[in-house]
Formats: sequence, structure tokens, C-alpha cells
Amino acid sequence: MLTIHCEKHRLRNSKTELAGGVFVEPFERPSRMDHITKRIRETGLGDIIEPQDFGMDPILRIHDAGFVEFLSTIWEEWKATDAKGEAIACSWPARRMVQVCPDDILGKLGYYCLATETSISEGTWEAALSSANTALDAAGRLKDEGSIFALCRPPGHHAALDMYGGYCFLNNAAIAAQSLLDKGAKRIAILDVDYHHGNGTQDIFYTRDDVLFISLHCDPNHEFPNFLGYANETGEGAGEGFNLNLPMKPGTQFDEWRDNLKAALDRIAEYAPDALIISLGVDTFKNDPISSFKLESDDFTTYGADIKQLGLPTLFVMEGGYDIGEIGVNTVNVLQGFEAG
Ligand code: Q9C
Ligand code: ZN
Repeated sequence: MLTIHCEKHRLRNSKTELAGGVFVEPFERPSRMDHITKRIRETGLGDIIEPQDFGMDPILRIHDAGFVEFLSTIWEEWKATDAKGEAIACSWPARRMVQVCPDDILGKLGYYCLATETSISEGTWEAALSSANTALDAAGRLKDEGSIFALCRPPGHHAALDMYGGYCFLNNAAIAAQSLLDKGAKRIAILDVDYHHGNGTQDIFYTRDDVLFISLHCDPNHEFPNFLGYANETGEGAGEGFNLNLPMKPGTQFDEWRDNLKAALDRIAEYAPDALIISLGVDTFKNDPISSFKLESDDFTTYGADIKQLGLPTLFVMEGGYDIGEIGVNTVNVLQGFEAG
């Protein structure tokens, strides 16, 4: 399987994540990618190539123009202040407050941010752009390749129409899905297997029936992103019935997770999409430092083969996964399981 990957991901190298009331080294760090590319080479999965630059148009098909302008300028603006650290939102347009973007820099941060753990640092925009280009390049090659891996970083599935957070800035999977539709596909399914609910992807496609969104994740009543991802969110208007959330309790093991995967695959088969996008987070692993599910490394191989049974053109887009030691094995296991399946 061919992998698309951009070295510019390293420009996202934030020093601060707010966790447990203190700043820690971010879990979402550049070395995650080194472990995955090393494993791709070790196993001979296939070539790794750099993406082309697709410009702003395909990004603006998904994200709000004001949000994109904010992301592309906020670091320069932040640097010009006397702030000592990275850019972190502090206040939000919460319940019964005004939903308008202020000029104040902290106001702008709060307006466009959905979770305060994610700092904006030097190079964040350039890296986010390279990650979107990685997904777009892979999408463009999907027809010829049959299956392909977009090794995106930073991840994207928490990024909504006009919000960043959860380590995500641009929604790479959504941008790729829209590019496939714009090139003639009629229906795209996105299956999100990351441990966390893909709130951004759900938000983007919630009122549409040309993208079926299904997410397997830890119950938001107990886990980030907390405020979206419940089972009763089924879509709205034309999108009614085209959003499926399959939340599971903290500590879920593979047999139960796989039952939910089967339900997801049945729904996808019924939808009969032209292509399938997998939002591939491997933070369901038993040793993941911020997650609670109990998948073993072999389980990733098993479910890769399960996904193959759909027989669809399949684009894998990297999302989360924070156990640095096994992230390469677990990620490549999915891809190899798929190829062998
Ligand atoms: N201190 C992805 O897997 N957790 N994002 C905040 C922990 C945020 C995960 C609370 C987790 C975001 C792409
Ligand atoms: Zn995750």
C-alpha cells in the first residue's frame, strides 16, 4: 500500500498541553510519525511519498473562511503581543452569550477553539496545511491505487466547520471526502475508529446525505469530547439517518468493539458508497496513555481484514494514537490486515 506523508508535519511542535492542571509535553508529538514510517519500512508495506500542494480551494469547501483566516494569521498576531508562551484560549461564547468573533486576540482564540488542551504554536498552520494536502493527495490517487494511506499529522477529526481543538486544526478526512465528491463520487462513507468521537466530521456533514458518518468511540458521557457523540445524534434534515454513533463504555474490550464494527460495516454496505474513508486512530490500544479501551496489537490486524470485506476503495487517514512504543505496529497492522483480508 502506498503511503502519502509530508515532512512539514514537524512544524507542529507545540511545547504545551494543558493536562491535569499543569502543562505537559503534548501527547500529539512529531515522533509519533517516525515510529509509523519506521514500521512501514521494516514491513515493506510500500513506498512513502510527499504530497503536492492543492492550494486553499479544497480546504474552503469544508471550513469557514473566517476560521481559515484566523488559523493562518493567529501565530504572527500572537507573537506581536507580550505573551511568553503559546496561544491558548481562555474564554468561550458559552450558553446565552454572543456568538460573534471579537477583535481581541484572546476573544478570537476562544471563538474558534473547542478545547483548551490544544495550544497554537509557531508552524502550526503550515503543518496543518501539509496534513490536509496529504489527505488530498491520497484521495486523488485512490482510484488508481484501490487503497491508500494518508499519514496525516496533525490529526483532523475533532476540527469542525469553524473550530479547532483535540489536537486538530483542519479536518483532513472531511476535506478528502469533499474532494472525492467534487471529482464525481456520489456517496462517501467515513468510518471513524479513533477512540474519541469524531465530533468535527459529524458537525461538517450532519445535514447531508452524500456523506455517511459512523463513529466507534468511548461514550462522551465519560470521555472527550464530552459534548457530542451520543447515540441519539442521527443527522438532521436531509442528513437524517446518515450519522451513526456507536459509543462504548470506558474499558471496552475487542470482542464488544468488533460487534460494533460489524454493525458499522453492515450500515456502510447498505449505503453502497463509491469510496470509504477510515479515520484511523489507534488510541483504542490497551496501553494508550490517554485512553481506556483494551485492544491488543493483533486485534488491529483482525479489524483491518474485517474492513476489507466491504470490497470498497479505501482511504486510510491517520488520526490519534499516543502509545509511542507500539503506534507503528498497531497502525501498520490495520493496513496489513486490510491487504491480507
Ligand atoms: N488531558 C485525537 O485523538 N484530551 N485527539 C483532553 C486530556 C484531548 C484526542 C483531556 C484528547 C484529544 C485526535
Ligand atoms: Zn483519539
